Amino acid sequence: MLSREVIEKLNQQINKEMFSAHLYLSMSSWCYAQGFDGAGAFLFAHADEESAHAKKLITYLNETDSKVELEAIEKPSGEFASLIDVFEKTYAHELTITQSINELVDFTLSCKDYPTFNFLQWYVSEQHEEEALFRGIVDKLKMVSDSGNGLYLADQYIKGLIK
Ligand code: OFO
Repeated sequence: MLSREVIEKLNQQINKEMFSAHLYLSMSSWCYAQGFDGAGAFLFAHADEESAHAKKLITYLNETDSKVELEAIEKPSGEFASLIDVFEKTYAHELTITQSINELVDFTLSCKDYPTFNFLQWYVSEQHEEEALFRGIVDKLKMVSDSGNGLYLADQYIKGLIK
């Protein structure tokens, strides 16, 4: 049986993961509109991963007979200055998600909720991967010039990252 506070925090995390999905769909559409079809496809696919992160939390709450309370999802930004701006923002966003997961982990440990602490370890590893993924893209984008040629190659590179 989970505590009221843990249930509340897990529900808040569901909303954050759903916001991530929303944000990446919005970024994906911006990329397609600018002709960056590779980045558009990558972010579109990544939005599915974010929904899966939310669903995993929902399943955990269902399995523990805890109440799932879905909230409205905040409207994501739809305007970006450039392709690198998009990915700098994805990376910054992932850092906030990591922070949120770390706070959850701390909290479950402090209240000796070991099953939830253990469950959250999956998210700890996942955030490590997400940060590396997005930081890697930002690093590559910094290497190419703003020319059509450089951006085309970068877009192709990002497309190649789709799992
Ligand atoms: Fe769910 O990892 Fe990104 O946000």
